[in-house]
Amino acid sequence: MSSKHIYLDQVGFLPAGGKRAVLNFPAEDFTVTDAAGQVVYRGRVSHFGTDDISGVDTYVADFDDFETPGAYRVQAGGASSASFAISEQAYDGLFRDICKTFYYLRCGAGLSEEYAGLYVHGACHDTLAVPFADPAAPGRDVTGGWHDAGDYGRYSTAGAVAAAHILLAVRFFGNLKDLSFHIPAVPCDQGVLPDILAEVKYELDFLLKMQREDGAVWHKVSTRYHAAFVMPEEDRGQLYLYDPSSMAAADVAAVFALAYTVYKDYDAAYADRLLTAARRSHDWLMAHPEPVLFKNPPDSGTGEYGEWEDISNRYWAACALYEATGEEAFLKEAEGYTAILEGPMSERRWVPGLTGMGWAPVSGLGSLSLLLSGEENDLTGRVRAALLKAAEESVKVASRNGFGLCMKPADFFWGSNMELGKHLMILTVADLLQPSESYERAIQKGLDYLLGCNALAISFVTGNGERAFRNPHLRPTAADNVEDPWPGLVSGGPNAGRQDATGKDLAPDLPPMCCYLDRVESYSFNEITIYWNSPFVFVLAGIYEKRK
Ligand code: G3I
Ligand code: 9MR
Ligand code: ZN
Repeated sequence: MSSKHIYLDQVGFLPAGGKRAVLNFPAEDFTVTDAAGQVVYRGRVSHFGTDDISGVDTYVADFDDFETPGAYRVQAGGASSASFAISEQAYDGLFRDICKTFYYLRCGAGLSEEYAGLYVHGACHDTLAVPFADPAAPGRDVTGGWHDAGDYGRYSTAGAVAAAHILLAVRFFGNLKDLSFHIPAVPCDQGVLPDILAEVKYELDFLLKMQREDGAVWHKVSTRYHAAFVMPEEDRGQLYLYDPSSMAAADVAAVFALAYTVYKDYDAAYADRLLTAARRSHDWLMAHPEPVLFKNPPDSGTGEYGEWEDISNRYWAACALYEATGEEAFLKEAEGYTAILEGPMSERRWVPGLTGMGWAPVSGLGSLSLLLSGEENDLTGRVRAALLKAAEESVKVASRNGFGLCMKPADFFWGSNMELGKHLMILTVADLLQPSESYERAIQKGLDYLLGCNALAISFVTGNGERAFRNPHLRPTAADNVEDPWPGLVSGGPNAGRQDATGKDLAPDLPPMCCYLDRVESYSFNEITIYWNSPFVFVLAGIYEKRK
């Protein structure tokens, strides 16, 4: 690209936090101007150079020490950035939007205008589901929960992971419970649940229905193939329950155990139900020690969420149950999996040690539960060391590019923004364990990247930023005749794998950060999912907690 760009976080910055813009052209100086065009700050630009993720020859304009609240732009060499705010409230709207997205993705009950505004839809996916493998068997009510993504499937592992990110955020950062984002109230023992817990309960209630009486958990519920681009209430195909998997049983046991620790302070009966359900799936896992993996059956084609192992899932369940109950047997069990988790890389595809945080590798979620136990033992020591090591690695990676971004070329696969979320979650926890300015800076720069400080000058969160992406691969958004998507959707982001047909419309040898299209058809670049939003709930809650 020959044109001049000034990339920056289009939402803005906290007054006391790090602030910078990145230029793709040489300049000596830059200014910050206010809404009236007056220069309010002058600074020098420094040359960083190029890197292997963006391919941009970067120049950095740092204005950390400018702290006056207001709305501004950065100007240099005749170019102007998008506008941004400096404010204590800079991320308030973003935080609410990111959380409210789960509400908009609700399946089952329709969304009313009172809470959903323009983004209403009718009741959906409320017919009985039958086992795919035995469609003559009695149907089952599995209504509720969140639509997974741009499609209308509801997948147990993905749902458990997203709910867990949020519940872990609640456990680590109490401020999340104070956030209101205008959703229907849910009564509890002493009044009503905090919004965030009301929202997560909507998913937990669904996951409870996905658990069979014997503790097995259906891997997913969906139609046979993905729906056309219609509103959810128009997707009337038969719903199928796909075979149980051990990943689903483990992830669901884990999130129920974690949820018990949160809901026990609000609704004792509900919490007990969760813990009983967690134990039931755990018992099923113990009775099925071999992995029960999942593959889409022939003649079907919704999301597969296949994994190659279930060790990280079993570890997560054991850790979460240990933290919830204090029973040593769970700790022993968790410890038992670590020989594989920490073993040689070749033997553990997709199982990165004790810090995995994807929709498939979930060991890190278990590790976070262990930290919450507050115990000091050999395993918590190793967990702490592994998290700090990963955070140090992120800081090192971030020093290699002008964006200060903790992403390597290999991180830019389908859903790269979840990889970013993973790095930022780890940095957030590391910063709790061992507060460090370098962690704090890497978190801020990661957020800056998400919000527009990237080689595309695009904010990957709808409605947040002057040039936010607008065309998510998201069925209701495509079908609802409303001009803009609702705010707060996190795009999957750049993907060097380009696994959809639109990938060939991009130049053949683009740097990984540039492999992205803001097009509805581009599902491998621009879909949204619950578990791409949820890591940022955690990260933002961490930022808010620090500010207190
Ligand atoms: O983890 C490996 C990494 O080690 C390797 O370096 C890299 C390079 O190929 O690949 C990584 O694996 C990728 C994996 O996602 C990581 O999560 C695969 O290439 C990539 O194909 C895979 O994409 C997944 C996609 O489904 C296709 O299976 C996405 O993560 C996953 O989010 C997405 O999930 C879909 C659901 O099936 C249906 N609902 C929408 C949802 C989002 O698109
Ligand atoms: O919309 C689907 C999206 O949610 C999935 O992530 C993606 C990969 O499974 O598939 C999308 O659906 C496409 C289908 O796979 C092939 N035909 C076109 C569908 C819509 O673009
Ligand atoms: Zn639905």
